[in-house]
Amino acid sequence: MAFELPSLPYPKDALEPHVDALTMEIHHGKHHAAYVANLNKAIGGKAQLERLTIEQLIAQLDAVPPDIRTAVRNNGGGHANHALFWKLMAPKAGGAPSGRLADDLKAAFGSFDEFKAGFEAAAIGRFGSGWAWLLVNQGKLEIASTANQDSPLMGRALAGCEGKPILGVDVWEHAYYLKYQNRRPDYLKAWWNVVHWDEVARLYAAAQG
Ligand code: MN3
Repeated sequence: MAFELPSLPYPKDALEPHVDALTMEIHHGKHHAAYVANLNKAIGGKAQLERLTIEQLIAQLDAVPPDIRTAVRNNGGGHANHALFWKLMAPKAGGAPSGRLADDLKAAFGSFDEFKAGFEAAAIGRFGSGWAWLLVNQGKLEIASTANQDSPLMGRALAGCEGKPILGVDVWEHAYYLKYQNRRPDYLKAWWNVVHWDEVARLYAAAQG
């Protein structure tokens, strides 16, 4: 078995009241688990795919056999996106970044508040299911969104954007419907309270190479 469901880095109720425990339980234990199971089913027995990291696998979908490419795109993207997403949140987090990330967000978007507004607009504007991202593309910070489980790591031809994601928010209804129903903007406002900026800053530094 190539890929495994990572444990949540905190208890399922740790992000209350912003992200509720039942949503976390189903999101991680059912949705993410299903992506991992279906990915393993798709690539089962293909040793050259099973030995890749999930990031390597979804970055070279054109090397995946056509008959399983859509399954790997959807479920591999789902695994990569969620494995990242859990680490981007933490209890007693939120607030604002500091240091170089704070400086560069201000330089790229005008202010931290303008960055947040742009990120929320990308998340709200994604029709149907998908993700909003803060990514690093050739050293520059960009806001983008992707449909379904596409990742910026898949490249522009598939995902409509490209780069290394350092912050992302899941805007599938399964991420918020139990607590927020149709109110995606309310979920996003609350979600800022659990963003783990230390991890975002670490990913930013790593993406700079
Ligand atoms: Mn999800």
